[in-house]
Amino acid sequence: MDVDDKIRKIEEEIHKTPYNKATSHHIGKLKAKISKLKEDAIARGSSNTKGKGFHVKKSGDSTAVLVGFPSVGKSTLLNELTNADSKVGSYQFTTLDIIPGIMEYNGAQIQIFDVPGIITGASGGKGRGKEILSVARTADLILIVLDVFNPNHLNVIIKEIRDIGIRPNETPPDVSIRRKRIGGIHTSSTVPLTYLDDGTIRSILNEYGIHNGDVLIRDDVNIDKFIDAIEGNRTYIPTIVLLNKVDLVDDNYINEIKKNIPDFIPISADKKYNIDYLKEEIFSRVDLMRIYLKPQGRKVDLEDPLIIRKNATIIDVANKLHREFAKNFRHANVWGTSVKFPGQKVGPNHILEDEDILRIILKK
Ligand SMILES: Nc1nc2c(ncn2[C@@H]2O[C@H](COP(=O)(O)OP(=O)(O)OP(=O)(O)O)[C@@H](O)[C@H]2O)c(=O)[nH]1
Ligand SMILES: [Mg+2]
Repeated sequence: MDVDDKIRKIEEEIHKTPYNKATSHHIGKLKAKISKLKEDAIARGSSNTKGKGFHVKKSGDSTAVLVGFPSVGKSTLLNELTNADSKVGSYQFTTLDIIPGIMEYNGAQIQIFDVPGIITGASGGKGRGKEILSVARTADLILIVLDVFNPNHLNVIIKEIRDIGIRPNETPPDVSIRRKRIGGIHTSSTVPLTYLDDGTIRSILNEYGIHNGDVLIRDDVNIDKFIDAIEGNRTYIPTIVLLNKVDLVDDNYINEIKKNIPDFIPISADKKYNIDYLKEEIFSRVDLMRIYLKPQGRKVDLEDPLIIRKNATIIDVANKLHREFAKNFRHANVWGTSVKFPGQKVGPNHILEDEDILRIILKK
């Protein structure tokens, strides 16, 4: 029996088991088994892939990747969003390599990768799937591209990206597990737990060979998220779902799709429909912000903002500007939403917000 069969058998058993208080520890154990099998499969796959992984050279302030089945219009979209010229074809698997492009928006340079189409079984290595999905793992944003006639492919793509360890649009579970040598498992939580009880927690941990330790849970996680916390190697990536080629259907058709997929952006890469809105969404989801600098004794430069990650501090900005700036930092003044009054004096650890104006005062 190969790994896929093993996983399928356990999944069937989970499916057959009604979920309730009495069965939850059993389901927890089965889900832990599946997670371990998938991890093993990924580890094995990466050590014996004959081909080299794709060569990905990152540039720009942030990176997004287009993921989808063949022929859904990824390359057409890349060419529309960026300066790139990726080959477009009416046949499947036109794109065979990773094609980067740069989208300029709000003064930011966002790098977007066009990659070959993936198919069912990609995370298990089908059609270079694992290498393609590895590129997605390192991105700051995933753009899932669907063809308007195959919206149901979304489930396949979500499954594939989850199987490689990506958690699209999820926040990391606030769970800490401290192993000990003796004393059994002790669980404490700061919130009421709806999905987990002591028995379930213990049976999952036992599956991982953990029999003693302190577990502290700060958010109401379910079994899957608790397992993610134990595995500890998931990547949490914001994800946008795009429905492409909407030029080929009418509004009624799209409204029907909305019943099954709650959140997507309808676009037409070919007819350039909704592309500006998409650019704005991409910018807002890659978590960048614009900081306008006001050099001492001069006017603020509103034309050319400094682009930096959201939640960056004053000292992060100083470091990005010049090494000496951070070393000689005295204080800063800020105008904008992160401060209570305009020009407020702040220290190095003050967290900035989008479109703040910043003046850094250096030691003489
Ligand atoms: N009608 C319509 N056709 C589109 C649209 N976007 C792309 N196409 C067509 O769909 C076909 C596939 O487009 P590509 O951009 O090559 O698709 P891809 O996803 O990059 O395909 P692979 O590289 O094979 O994975 C081409 O014939 C495009 O002209 C669209 O918005 N509307
Ligand atoms: Mg392509």
